[in-house]
Amino acid sequence: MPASLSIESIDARILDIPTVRPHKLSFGSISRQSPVIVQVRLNNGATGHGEAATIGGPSWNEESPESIHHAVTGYLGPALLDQDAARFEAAIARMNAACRGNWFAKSAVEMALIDAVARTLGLPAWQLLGGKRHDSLPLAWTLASGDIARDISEAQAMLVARRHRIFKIKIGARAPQDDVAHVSAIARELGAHASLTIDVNQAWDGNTARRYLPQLIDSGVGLIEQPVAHWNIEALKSLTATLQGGLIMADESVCLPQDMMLLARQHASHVVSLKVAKHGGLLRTRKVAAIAEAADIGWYGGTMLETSLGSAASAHVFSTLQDSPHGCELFGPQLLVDDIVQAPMQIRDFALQIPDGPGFGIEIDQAKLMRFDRNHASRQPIVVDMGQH
Ligand code: MUC
Ligand code: MG
Repeated sequence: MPASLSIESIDARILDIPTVRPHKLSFGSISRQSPVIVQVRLNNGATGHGEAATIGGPSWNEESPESIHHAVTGYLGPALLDQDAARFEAAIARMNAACRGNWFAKSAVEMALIDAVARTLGLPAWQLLGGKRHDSLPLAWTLASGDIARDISEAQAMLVARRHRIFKIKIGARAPQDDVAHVSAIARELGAHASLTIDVNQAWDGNTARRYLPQLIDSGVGLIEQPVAHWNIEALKSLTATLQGGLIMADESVCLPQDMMLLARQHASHVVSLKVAKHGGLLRTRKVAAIAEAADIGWYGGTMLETSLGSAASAHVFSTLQDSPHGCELFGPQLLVDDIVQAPMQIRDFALQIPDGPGFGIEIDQAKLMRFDRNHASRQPIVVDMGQH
């Protein structure tokens, strides 16, 4: 490697990629993903790519494709020009000095730096992240069409194709008793062939969760993701202490390592959903995971429905973590009508195979980047449909 690998340019673009079907969550229905793709160029000619995707514009949390694009091009990129690309922690410190918060934006830049340096070295990124412990990870699929028959046939097709046998069902948009009926019907059809998770995406208060979660567990749900608001650590704590037969998983409650520490101190979940974007990058994902491991809290490999770029980067860091029975949900590429890479990651025997090529082990297809580029197509920001579910 040359003595110093300096950063010559950092660019970002917003893509607009339709989903194969409406994806319905507690807060709305999405039919398009708008990932921000960052490209870093180094003085040795190497390039690296990073991605940050949000769900429903700024509906999942505060960041949106437009805010990420603005943070990268207006603040984070300029702060890193001429800096050493391989000094990742120093780059993160510079980004933090230039800009508070904006973790999704920072994660996309850090991802691109790691990709560019790994490519320069001819190494898979997992080698820069501690080394991989797993060659593959069990891969979940999310049932979120909002329609029972469609959810069941989707799950059955996935089982037959040996792609997924862990299913996450999105609930929280309807009355809780309707959600219980929906989940129970799916559980009855799939029986012992599948494990079921529900994600309430913060929709319930503590009492609703205390009343309806036991019924969902009785119907066959094993893992319960973010049933209450992100701030409602007291309710998470009491559910974690009292629910029998199901595990509580925190998602929106855990972004920063400090959030993980608080949750661990409070014994407020059994499992945490790790997501590279909300933690602010691949290195900080490992920090959150280390706190969880020390507190005997299990991990699940979460997604923000990224393309194969962000999904492969997440797969690389998840592959370096301790064993987990819960697997990951890096199925974003399958939910999109098309991808931005030349060849997707392989899915075999219900598991995502970790790609071993240089960088994140995938190659960007420039024509597809162009095809979905918002600037080329002059599309509008996302408006979430709040009335269809
Ligand atoms: C979330 O909250 O977990 C992940 C999968 C999916 O369908 O939505 C996301 C976001
Ligand atoms: Mg979630």
